[in-house]
Amino acid sequence: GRAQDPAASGLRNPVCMVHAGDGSHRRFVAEQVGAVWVYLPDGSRLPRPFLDLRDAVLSPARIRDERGLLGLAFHPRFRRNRKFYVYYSCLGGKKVEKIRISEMKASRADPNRADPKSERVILEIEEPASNHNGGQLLFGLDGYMYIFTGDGGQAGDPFGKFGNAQNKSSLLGKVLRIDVDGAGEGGQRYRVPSDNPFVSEPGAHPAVYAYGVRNMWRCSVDRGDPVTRRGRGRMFCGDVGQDKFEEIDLIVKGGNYGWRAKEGFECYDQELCRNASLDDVLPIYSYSHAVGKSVTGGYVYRGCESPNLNGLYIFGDFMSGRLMALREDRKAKTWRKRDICVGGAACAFPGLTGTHGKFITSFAEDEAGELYFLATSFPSAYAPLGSIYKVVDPARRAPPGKCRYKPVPVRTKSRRIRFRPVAETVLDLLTEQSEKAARKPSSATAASSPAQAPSQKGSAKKLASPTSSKKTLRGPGPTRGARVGSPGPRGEGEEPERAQWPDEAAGRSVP
Ligand SMILES: [Ca+2]
Ligand SMILES: [Ca+2]
Repeated sequence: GRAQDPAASGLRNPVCMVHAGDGSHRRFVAEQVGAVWVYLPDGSRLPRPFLDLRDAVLSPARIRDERGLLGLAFHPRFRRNRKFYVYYSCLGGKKVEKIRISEMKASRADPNRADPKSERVILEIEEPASNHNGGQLLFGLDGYMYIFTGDGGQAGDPFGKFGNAQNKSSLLGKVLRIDVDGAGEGGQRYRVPSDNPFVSEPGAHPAVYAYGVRNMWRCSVDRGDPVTRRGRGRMFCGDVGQDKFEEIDLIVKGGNYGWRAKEGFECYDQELCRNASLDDVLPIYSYSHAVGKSVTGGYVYRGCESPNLNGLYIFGDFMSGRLMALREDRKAKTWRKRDICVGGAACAFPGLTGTHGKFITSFAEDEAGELYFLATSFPSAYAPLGSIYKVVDPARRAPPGKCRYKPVPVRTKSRRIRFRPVAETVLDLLTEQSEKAARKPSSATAASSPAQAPSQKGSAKKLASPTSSKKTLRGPGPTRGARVGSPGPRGEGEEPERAQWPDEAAGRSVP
């Protein structure tokens, strides 16, 4: 397909997309600079941001800078209490860099706007270096908030005697677990759950839930199999590696994820690694820097529209732009990787080519459980080149009508910026191909038979497109062209997973 016009993309380094769990099926997209935008279930976008924290957020424009608005999570009872949480970089007194986790509330008067005066700081942690600031916030099924911090930065976790990550008195390089509905002693704005694993260990910070983390970038909770509920509650993370290996971890209470003793399965600090008391939890999967240099953790697909994807953990690599999937082999107690094939000669549909923004910044799940990823072609906090892609399996779609849902209506006080597709969807392309093939049988290129090609043209839910904020629209309107991701070269002897394509781009101009 043709390249998309960059001006038509529009999201400034989108780092996170979440739903509020309130039945509204709205999607909230956070940009690294500190703004959050509302996308409605019909794909339209609201012209004013839900939240604008740009004055408070430290977000330099330097390429691949890791500071900014990094995480957003809604309270499990958001519908009743209007509370949500943000995780961002900021400058404190004497220009000390910090990460700040704050509670905020949606406005009572306008559910699509945050109350800017509602910020209540829950926790601040000093950051000794500009990189490795973590950034994931999420609520577990236990109702507690999980916070994923980085090791503080530089290289090799150099701080203190053996680094921050292995030091349980430091909040850096950790998974923290707190109860945001309670208060602690001395004005602490959270309560430590009494069953946190290190509450009675002298010297350990009681909020620590797991440690030995380098810089987990994107974690998710598995909704579980829609029928058997198997897998429900499992917490998956991608932990970014140092020089050699990236890894995917399953988070368990009290777990030591190994850093800086280990990187992936291998020793990094020889001395710490040989220490018999290390007792670390190994990754469920690790890949070398020949494949990619910065993992972006994803989600287990539990949606309705693409039944063959159920149970696949879909993730990617920020640097190489590769999309991958893990399938659990429960008998062998292992996870098997498949590259996600989205174009090129080795794919099931060699006629499909195209690309997504190379730098995969995050994965996301909507309220119905459908999967997305966010990517940009230039990873700087101010570059408006980010898009949202929906993961669609063109090989097998749910029966028509099966995946309908009724969003709880939400009042909107402004016009809606209507969705117009930036590009043809993969489903459209397949339909075109099968129609062509039907006319000229010899020209068929798709490996699927026309019968398998989806007939529900345009049935995929579409994301909002870059359009028309009057003042700011710089580019032409939507561009036609396949927006099919390219996974790069596949590993030897591996079969492509037959089915995941991003089907849409979305974004908008910079306000
Ligand atoms: Ca840092
Ligand atoms: Ca590890």
